Amino acid sequence: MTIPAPVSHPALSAADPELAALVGAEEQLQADTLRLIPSENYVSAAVLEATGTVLQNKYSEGYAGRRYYEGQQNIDRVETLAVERAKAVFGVEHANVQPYSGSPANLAVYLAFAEPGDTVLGMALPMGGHLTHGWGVSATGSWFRGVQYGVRADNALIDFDQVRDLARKERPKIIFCGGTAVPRTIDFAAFGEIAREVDAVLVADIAHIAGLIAGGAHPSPVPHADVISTTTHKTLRGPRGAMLMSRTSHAKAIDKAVFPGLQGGPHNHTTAAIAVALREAAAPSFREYAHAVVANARALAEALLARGFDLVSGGTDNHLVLIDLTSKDVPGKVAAKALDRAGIVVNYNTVPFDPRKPFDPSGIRIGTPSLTSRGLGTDRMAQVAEWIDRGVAAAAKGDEETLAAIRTEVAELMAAYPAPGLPIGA
Ligand code: DSN
Repeated sequence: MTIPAPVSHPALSAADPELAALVGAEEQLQADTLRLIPSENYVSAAVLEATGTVLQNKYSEGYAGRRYYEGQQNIDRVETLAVERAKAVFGVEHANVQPYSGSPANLAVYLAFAEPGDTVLGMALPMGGHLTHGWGVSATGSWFRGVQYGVRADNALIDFDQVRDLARKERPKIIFCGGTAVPRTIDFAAFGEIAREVDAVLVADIAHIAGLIAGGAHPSPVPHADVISTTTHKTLRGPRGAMLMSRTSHAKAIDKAVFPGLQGGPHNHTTAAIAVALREAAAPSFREYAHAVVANARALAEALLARGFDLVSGGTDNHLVLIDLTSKDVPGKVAAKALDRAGIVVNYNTVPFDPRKPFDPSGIRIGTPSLTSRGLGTDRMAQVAEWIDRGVAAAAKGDEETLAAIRTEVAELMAAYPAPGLPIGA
């Protein structure tokens, strides 16, 4: 493979041309392809710049005003800005912006509210949950007793009868709601009612939908959840990082769990970029973005249904569409790899009650956060569905010529929609 010359990063190019070339190649790839992985996005140039600042040179274990290192004049203000902006954007009393990413954030919640061996209730990974919601292969499922709920077989919606029954029977310390492959609105009120009945701590993991909540395109868990856990790099369009939010009454337990319970020094360059992303999320244009993400996902779902695709739950309310390819006779992995060759980047994914294994499942998971960040609107979703349809059919036949043709068409369209933060085509 020929790696193109880097188009930016002069210092990096001079010091390490090999690495710079790889960065340049990734920039080109992100510019040329239709990125449909629902947990990915394009951050703004401002967020990207913040992650590359000298703030990364500084150690600052502790919290603003209570550090174990000197020289925190600026860092304290950076972290306080991020915290205050998180509180304002999500309407919460307390925010901790230090978790390194979503999994450590969730582990901190266990540390704050449970003892090893305690029971936790979460959505099963193959049903759309997350590893850290008590799934067996995760530390959260081996150090704690994970009990898992799923979706109903008839409509693929969360089975609240099962959630209630399990909660009453198992008396979990913590209940997780939210997930990684949930295409429908999460009923935080229903989870809150169940958690209160059994005296469990309700954790709303809003990693996927944080940007939609910030932009008013999904209901907020704030009135119902004890703790809100989120990554900052998905629909929220910030750097790779995470936050834990709560009422003041849980602040101490959460802060103590994150530091010194689990982590050392916070990544201050990430904290700065979170602050920038939250400023962007507070702007009116972000509301438009969040609603456009959902409108695009709905339009894409409609176009896929019209082409005979089976969608888990029959469609979407948010940014994500889960396609069951069983009726197309193509395994998810085969389709995902073929679409990648066609310049359409998705991930293979289990579907509820999947008879196939997670590493070779029946579905693919797609979403609209990235393409919406590039400015594609609902008028383009029929074309996206057509490419997916043609790509999946080509995958079934091993038709590489069609995949190559789609790749050219995709690159042509994407060239008309420059991506935020990329030095290409801007
Ligand atoms: N890996 C993330 C996702 O893709 O949904 C969840 O942690």
